[in-house]
Amino acid sequence: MPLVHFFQTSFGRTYTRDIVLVEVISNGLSGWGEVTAGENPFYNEEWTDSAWPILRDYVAPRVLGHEFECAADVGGRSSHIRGHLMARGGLEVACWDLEARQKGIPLYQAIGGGAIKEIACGVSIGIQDSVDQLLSKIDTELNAGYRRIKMKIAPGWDVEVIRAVRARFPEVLLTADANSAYTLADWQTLAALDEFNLMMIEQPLAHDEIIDHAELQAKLKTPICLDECIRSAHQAEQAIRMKAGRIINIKLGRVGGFSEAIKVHNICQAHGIPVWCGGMLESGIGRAANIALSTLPNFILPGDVSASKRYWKREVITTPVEVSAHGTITVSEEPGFGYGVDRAFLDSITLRRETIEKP
Ligand code: OSB
Ligand code: MG
Repeated sequence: MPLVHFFQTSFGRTYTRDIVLVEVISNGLSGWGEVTAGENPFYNEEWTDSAWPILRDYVAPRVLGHEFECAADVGGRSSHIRGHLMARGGLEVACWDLEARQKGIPLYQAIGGGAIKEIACGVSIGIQDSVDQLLSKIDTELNAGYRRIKMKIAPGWDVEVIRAVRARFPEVLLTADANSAYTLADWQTLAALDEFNLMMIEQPLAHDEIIDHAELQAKLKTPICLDECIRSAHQAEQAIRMKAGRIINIKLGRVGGFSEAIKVHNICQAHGIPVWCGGMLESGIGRAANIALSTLPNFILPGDVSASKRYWKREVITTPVEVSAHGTITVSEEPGFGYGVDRAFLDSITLRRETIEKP
């Protein structure tokens, strides 16, 4: 699926998404999940083509034909696999959607959500070719009603760019996401951002680093938000204990699906750490799962889940995800993830399909 605009982070530029979707079928009902891995192993170690054999050769054979009490038990069948949380999460999320459809309830109810029904939306804006282009993009998104602007940063696209953004938009809720582009040796550059009143700096240091983030947080006024380095509730708990950040971004795929995402949410809530829902440039199927997740009560801060039309000319779901003029998404009350799948369109853009039957 070609993106409406390219998306650039500190680790590279994406023009087109290759997405693995998982459909699980049981007794004539389907559940859907999206594998949120990128096209290259640059955000984390997974990518589109690593997800495929993991699902086919390891996860699906352990799940197919097995009797489950509930979707919450599905993740445990692949917990012997090291890593590959996004691949495993795609199937786990599909099983939650299936369970919701079997019960005839919306996905958000199946996961115990619903405390929040109007999701506050922010946008994530990539690195642009010029500062003017960035300012004009921010202007467009604020006019569309979005409540928080996140800009991507990297060495050479940081202090002076944020200075220009702040000068033009003094009041806006602003955050910066480095996607692990800095090291502790760069702490003075990151401390120079304190004067811009950012809500947070997201994952400034290495993708697998917690201790250095704790050291950095002690030197900064700006709260650190952890993304890449939180892959489990246990790591969330360790990071909180170490004071490695004051905010956590939860991504379904990064933690392996709903069961673990809910645990991360609960640990953060118990420690007074607010969370928000991150995005991975998802199609409507992954986007809808993110919306369901965002209805849990500790999703206090505006997330990165935004309107379909910011990403796609045409969606794989029958009605695109829309955002109101005051920057919110209203959660669907339909069974399952709450949107129809446009199977004809999906078929027309499918590059590869594999059906795996119960042994
Ligand atoms: O770090 O949040 C991130 C996209 C791809 C990989 C990592 C990230 C992102 C985003 C985009 O920031 C969020 C979105 O609009 O889906
Ligand atoms: Mg991030």
